[in-house]
Amino acid sequence: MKTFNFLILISAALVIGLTSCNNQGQKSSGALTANAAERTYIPPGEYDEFYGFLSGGFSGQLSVYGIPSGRLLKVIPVFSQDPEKAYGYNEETKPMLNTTHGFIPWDDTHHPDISQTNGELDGRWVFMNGNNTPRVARIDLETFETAEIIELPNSAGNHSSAFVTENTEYVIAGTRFGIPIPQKDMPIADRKGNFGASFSFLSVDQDNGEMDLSFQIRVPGFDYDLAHPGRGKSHGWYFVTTYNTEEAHTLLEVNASQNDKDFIAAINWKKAEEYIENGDFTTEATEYAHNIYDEHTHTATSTIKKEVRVLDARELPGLVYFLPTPKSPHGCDVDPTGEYIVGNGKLSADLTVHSFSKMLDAIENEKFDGEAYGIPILNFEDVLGGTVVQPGLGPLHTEFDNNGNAYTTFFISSEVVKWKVGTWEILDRKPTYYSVGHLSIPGGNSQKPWGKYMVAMNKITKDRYLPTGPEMNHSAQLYDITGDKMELLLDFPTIGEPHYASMIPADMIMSKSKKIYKLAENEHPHATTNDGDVRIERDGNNVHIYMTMIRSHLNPDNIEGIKVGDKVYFHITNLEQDFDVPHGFAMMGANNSELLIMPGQTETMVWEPKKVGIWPFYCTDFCSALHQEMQGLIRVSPADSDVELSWSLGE
Ligand code: K7E
Ligand code: CUA
Repeated sequence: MKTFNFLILISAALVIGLTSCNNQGQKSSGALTANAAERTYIPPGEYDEFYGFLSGGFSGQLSVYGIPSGRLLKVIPVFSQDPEKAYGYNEETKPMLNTTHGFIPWDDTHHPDISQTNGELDGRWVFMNGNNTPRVARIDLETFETAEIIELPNSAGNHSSAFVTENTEYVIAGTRFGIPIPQKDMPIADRKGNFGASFSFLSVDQDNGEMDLSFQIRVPGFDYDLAHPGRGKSHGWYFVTTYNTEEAHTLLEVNASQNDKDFIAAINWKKAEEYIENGDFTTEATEYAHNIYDEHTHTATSTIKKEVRVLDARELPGLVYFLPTPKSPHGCDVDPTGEYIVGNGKLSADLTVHSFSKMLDAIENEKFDGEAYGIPILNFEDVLGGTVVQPGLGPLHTEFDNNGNAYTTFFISSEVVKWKVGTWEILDRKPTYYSVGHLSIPGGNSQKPWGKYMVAMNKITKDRYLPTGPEMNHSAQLYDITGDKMELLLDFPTIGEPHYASMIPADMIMSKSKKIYKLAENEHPHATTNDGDVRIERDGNNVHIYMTMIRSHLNPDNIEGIKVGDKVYFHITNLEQDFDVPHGFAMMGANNSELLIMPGQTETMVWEPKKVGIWPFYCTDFCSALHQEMQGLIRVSPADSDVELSWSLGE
């Protein structure tokens, strides 16, 4: 009952909070320091100091911003088809979106995380979770393209992921929902005690970044929310919040808020490695897709893998411990020293901070307070590192600067609160507009934060921008955090819903950013790297057009002998070897997107002509003074016609 009252209280606070937004918004520019504009202004031609990688949430993509200007630099397609770049439309990238459920053109992304070496960001790759159909993607920071996607078996709602350990030994991906493992037909009401959950440990090849599902740890069928690997002294551990330890199956807003405390699960993955080494695992049959994009063939392949090694934490001692954490915790954040684990109890009045060294001591001395499914529950007081008393309403996430300060977001009271790690005193609070989710500081979840800027990502925009119908883009807000008090500098709109962002100094990435793909290294099986190889081949109803493009023509530009009922493959190679000169390709009537082909790259579009006539194609990217002339015609004849296949340019 108490819980229910508290929920009502929170709902009321939410309503009050949001109705009062309208006036605040109009006046908020008054809260800015006088020279805020100067401090975010990057003059034309100059570069931002940081890259910000903001997840796309329900857009399924990853957007790249310059910080502090808030300029959108690129949207990288990851889990969703993108007609702008032909991702998921051209033949080369379709396999990237393959799963054991078939081709899936969308997902929901929450947490980008940059690879690390020695606990510091190294700028090699960004990993990001696909929440809905559980997958982890790797984005290459030389090409800014999605290089790999791996599906996660025995998982549902891949939310507590994708977070890297301090030498990128693993990307760890946790399930959100408890489910039957293996999946089976059973009554939903029998959930309790009969579901399981999985944590997937994806090892990363340090040379090429390729992931491999090394093993899974099986845990009780609670719901799991957010996670962070330990760092420094807690390296080798992984911490994840649970909720719905009640194992309710309906009306979770009430039924999953009954227990006074849920848990943070502490997973000892070094111990897991020992068990694997000793052969104490079971190999289970399963199925998951592993998709890799090859930069030289410019083509992705999808492989279905068939088994996974499993360690069951309910049976193997020392693998997992539960740290009681008040009131449906959401965020689970580890400070730069690795000593403190902050649990953000959504319905808790205080912030609970666990101590890693106390946890080790409690484990050593078996200070247990019962067990759940064979997993020891540690005594709350014995692991408590500190409490931040009444910092705000609805805590979600915490990041850290390099001066021993923590910054926590409060969704309900719409604010960021700065507090001191160790003394737990509140140092500052600033409103956000409105209902902030995550926040991000460059390196703020590593051993080495760059505590210059903080970006808060808000769920509700309301009156912040010109209205655009019922939906407004979500808003990010940039704060200067170099002083004692945080200073709001800038609002900028975002793509989709940026739950989390990962930010890094620009100079760690920009010098190695790829400018062209070398034609000489093009190993695409259908590449045409010189005009002498331009040709068309018919194989029954399949017609393969080997085309080239360079300023300002497509070769060939006159094609005859195509028939209704043919399946036409345009294999097009961009012969340019200049930075930033892609050409596009669009075919009238193609049930497809354009192609946007980078210098030195080959891409393939499939077109099935349905109507007799002369049909145009053209370059879609304004590439030269004669871009508009970069076009061609295809004659489509009836299915039974005997028009000969022919092609030409300039005849
Ligand atoms: Cu809080 Cu999915 Cu990280 Cu959104 S999660 S805010
Ligand atoms: Cu090529 Cu426009």
